[in-house]
Amino acid sequence: MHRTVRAAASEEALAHRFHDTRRLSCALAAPLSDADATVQSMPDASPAKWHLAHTSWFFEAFILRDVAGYEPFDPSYAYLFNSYYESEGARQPRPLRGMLTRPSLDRVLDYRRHVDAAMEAVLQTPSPRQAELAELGVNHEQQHQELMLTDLLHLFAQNPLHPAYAAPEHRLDGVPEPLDWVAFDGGIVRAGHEGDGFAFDCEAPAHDALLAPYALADRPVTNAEWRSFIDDGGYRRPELWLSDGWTWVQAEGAEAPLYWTPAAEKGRWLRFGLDGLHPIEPAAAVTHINYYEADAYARWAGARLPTEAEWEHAGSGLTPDAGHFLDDAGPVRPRATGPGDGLRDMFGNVWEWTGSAYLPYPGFAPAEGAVGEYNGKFMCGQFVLKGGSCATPRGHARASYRNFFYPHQRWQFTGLRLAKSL
Ligand code: AVJ
Ligand code: FE
Repeated sequence: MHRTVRAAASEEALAHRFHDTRRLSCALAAPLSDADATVQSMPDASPAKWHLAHTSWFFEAFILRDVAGYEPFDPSYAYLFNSYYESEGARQPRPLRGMLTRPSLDRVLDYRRHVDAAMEAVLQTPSPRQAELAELGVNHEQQHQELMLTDLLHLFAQNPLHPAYAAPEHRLDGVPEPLDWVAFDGGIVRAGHEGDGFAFDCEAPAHDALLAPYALADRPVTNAEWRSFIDDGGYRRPELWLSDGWTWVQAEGAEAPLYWTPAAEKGRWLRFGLDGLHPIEPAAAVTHINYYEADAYARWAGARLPTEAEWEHAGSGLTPDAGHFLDDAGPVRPRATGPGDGLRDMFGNVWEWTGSAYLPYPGFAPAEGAVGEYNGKFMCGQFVLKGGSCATPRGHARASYRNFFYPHQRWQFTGLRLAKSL
C-alpha cells in the first residue's frame, strides 16, 4: 500500500517535471523569429528549431514508438532530428542542420504539442521502463536548453548589429572579492553517483578515489584576473601553453576569450553576451575559455586545474540549487561571486574545466538499449567540466555530474577555478 502511494506521488512529480521542462524550452524560444531559429552558425552548434524538434524526437524514438496506437507526427522527422544514434538509422548530417528551412518553426511547435499530448497520456500510468526513459528525456531536454542558448549566442555573435537575446536590467559593477584557498585533507573518498536520484550512466559506478592534500580557490577566476593574464602576455608566451594549446593559439590568432573584442580605448575590452555588447565586468567569472586557455592561465597563476575527483569531493557537501542558474531573474550571464566564507559559486555560474579526461569509471556499463549511445561512445579526447552554468536549468546539476567537451571548444559558458597541491 505504502509503496503504491509513493510510486503514484513520484509519477505525478515526473509528469510535472516533464510539463515544466517542455514549457521552458518553448519559453526560451519565444523571442526568436523563424530565421533566428533556423540558421546554424557552425557545425558544433545547432539551430534552435532543431533543438526543439530533436528533444521531441527523443521521446518519440525511445518511448512513444512502442506505445500501441501512437502515430508519428511525420515519419521523415526520424531522419531530420536523430542526432547521433547509429542504431536509429541514417540522419541529416550535423553540419547541414541549418539547411532545414522546412519544417517551419510553427510546424516544429505543432510537433512538440503532438508529442506532449501522447507523453502526457503515457505519464499517467507509466511502466517502470517508460518512467526511466521519460526521466532521461527530461534531463536530455534540459541539456538541450543550455545548448540552445549557447548556440544562439554563437549565432548572434556573427551579426555585426550585436543583437541581444534579452536586454540587461543593470550593469554588473564592482571589484572582485579577493581570492582565498580552501584546503582539503584528501584520503580515500567516494566518487561517482550513488543513491536514488537520477544520474546519467557515465556518473556510475560509484568508486573510491585517492586524493593527496589539496586546496581549491574559493571562487572562479574573474574577468579582471583574465585581463591581467592578457596584459602579462599570456597569449604570447609559449612556455605557458600545452603544445596542442600553443598550436591552437597560433592557428586562431587567439588573444582573449571568445566574444571579447578590443574597445576603442586601448587596453579595454568589450564582451558580447546574450544581453548584447558591453564592457567586460571585472568581478564576473571569466567565461568562453577552452581547456587550453584554462590550463595556460592556471600555469601562469602558479596553480593548476582541479582533478574531477578533487572538485567532486569538495562539491559533494554543498547544495547545488543554491547556485546561479538559468531560472534566475535577469539576463543569462555569469555573475560576480559575492563575499562570504568557503567555496562559492561551485554550482551554476560557469562550468569549471577540470584536468581530468572524460573516461569511463571502473566497471562502467552504458545504459541498456539504444540510449546506450548517449554518453559512453564519446569517451575519447574530451575533458570533464563540473558544476553547471548560468544557462543550466536549476535542478539539473549535482556534484557527480560530468559535462564534457573537446579541449579547443569554448562556446559554452566555460570558466575555471584554480587548484593546488598542498
Ligand atoms: C554533455 C553537453 C556534451 O552536447 O552532446 C545532448 C549533451 N547528449 N544530447 C552534447 C547531449 C545528448 C552533450 N554534452
Ligand atoms: Fe541530444
